[in-house]
Amino acid sequence: MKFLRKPLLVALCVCAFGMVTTAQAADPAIPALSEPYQTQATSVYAARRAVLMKAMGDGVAVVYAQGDEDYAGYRQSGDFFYLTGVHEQGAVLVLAPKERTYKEFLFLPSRDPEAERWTGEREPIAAALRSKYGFEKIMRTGSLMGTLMGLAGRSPTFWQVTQPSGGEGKPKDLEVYGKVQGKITGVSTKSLGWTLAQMRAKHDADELALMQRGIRISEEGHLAAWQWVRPGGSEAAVRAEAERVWRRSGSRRNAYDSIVGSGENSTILHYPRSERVMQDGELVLMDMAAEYAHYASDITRTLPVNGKFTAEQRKIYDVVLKAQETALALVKPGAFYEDLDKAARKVIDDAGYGDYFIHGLGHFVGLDVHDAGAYHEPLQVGMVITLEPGIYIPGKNLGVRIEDEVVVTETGARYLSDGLPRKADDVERWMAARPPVHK
Ligand SMILES: [Mn+2]
Repeated sequence: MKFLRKPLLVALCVCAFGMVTTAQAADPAIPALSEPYQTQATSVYAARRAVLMKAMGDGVAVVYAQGDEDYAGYRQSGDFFYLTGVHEQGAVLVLAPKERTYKEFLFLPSRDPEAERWTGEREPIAAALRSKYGFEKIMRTGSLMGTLMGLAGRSPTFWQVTQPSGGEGKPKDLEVYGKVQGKITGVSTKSLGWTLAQMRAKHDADELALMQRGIRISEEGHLAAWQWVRPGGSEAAVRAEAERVWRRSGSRRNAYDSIVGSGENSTILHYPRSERVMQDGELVLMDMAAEYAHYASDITRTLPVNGKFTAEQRKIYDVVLKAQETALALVKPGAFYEDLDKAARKVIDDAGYGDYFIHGLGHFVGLDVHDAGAYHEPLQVGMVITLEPGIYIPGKNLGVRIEDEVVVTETGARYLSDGLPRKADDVERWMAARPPVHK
């Protein structure tokens, strides 16, 4: 049975992806997941915690679950998920590498039988939960302070491991460190710098397989949605079709709010509404992608609504594509992100459109769409970034963005999102060859 199964799976994959893409070899097989949006094996997260604890050496680190509720439920924050694989709200991770018995603790909020009548039962702390999460020590958040005082007393350094957000509020880890420091003296605070961000930015083969799958699902949605691009069609239909395909294919949520902007809306970088009717002769910019197994994708294509670029649209499209390809050629281990940005910008400047490329060239992608990563450090093998140059000219109602994900390889880089037409000719060919439009 075991031997029969594998070739069958591979055959299915090739078949499913064959419809989307033509050129590339079969994608890597994804690691076993208990549900499409579930987590990898607990050992994966334990190994990451071990690496982080080694970097700490001593002391104590606290990482809070800081996710948000959205239409698909609770989405765990990236750092916490990366280190635990745990989706629970209100959870706290504590690492203490110098401890003799337990070096890692998972704190979960107390159970609330009345709330659970509404939102579902939560599991008691017992062997089953410890094994499900891969933690020997799970406690309730009510005992967090007491535990931290004990740990800090024995190894008196608090590590800031999470990159703080740019917001006004005090980070939660520093807040609890301050509370403990208010009770016992001699405990210092240190930064682990970009260690965790760098760990997150560098993806192993299993992560890349999950991200590749998310990209394939995203591409499938793009192509289905493009069937609805035509004069008189609505932006809303394009968006709805992409999102329908993603849900059906195992994506729990969109990686970010889908952007479908035609005509003047193509020049609005984060146009949120998708409410316009597309007109003959316009462009439509579609920046939309799915999340899969907590990994984000990020892809943008710009199409001529009637299937043919005008001469001016094509000229600008080609400049944007050249900017992307110029940047791609420079991506390799050791390259600096800002040099890629500079090179792409020069292409657009030289073509006379410098004032219309008003955002950065791209960003890291991973568990979050704008993922953790150190932009000031050289790129490394396994990092995934977007290359998304654009030109937006409001006076002409003309915006073009081409966004692809690329992975840094030993020898350079390659497109992960290689399943969609990208060159102007290929886009036009695809649109001419597509089946008759839906009514
Ligand atoms: Mn992007």
